Amino acid sequence: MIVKTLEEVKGTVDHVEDKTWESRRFILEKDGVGFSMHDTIIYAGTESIFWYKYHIEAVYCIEGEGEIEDLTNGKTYPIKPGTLYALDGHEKHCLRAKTQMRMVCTFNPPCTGRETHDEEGAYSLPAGKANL
Ligand code: 9YT
Repeated sequence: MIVKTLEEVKGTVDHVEDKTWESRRFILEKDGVGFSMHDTIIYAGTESIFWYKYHIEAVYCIEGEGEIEDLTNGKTYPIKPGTLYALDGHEKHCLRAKTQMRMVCTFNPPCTGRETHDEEGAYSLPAGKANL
């Protein structure tokens, strides 16, 4: 059984910061459970373009307000506590945080924890997966 607290993850290598967000990764590939789970903060007033070409991500907002634009069709959806979105079509998207947002995110396949978004907003191909 894995039991840990946010306080235990903060400030470790599993607490990763970028320009528009920071993420506290609770469960990663190394844990061997088939998904990763992160507690992510998106900074107020920011816009982030993400494109998880090789992962499915589901995101559940627990604090803050913003919106997500599906860049494949221009549709925009409001985000507030209690909103979930799942990128089941690997949609390239733009996340806009009106206020600071706190999101619980899961990835399949799991993140290793060392990914950074490339110039397209993507995370690298998981090891051992063919680039189809
Ligand atoms: C919501 C989102 O995609 N945020 C980017 C960071 C990501 N959740 C991560 O790497 O933890």
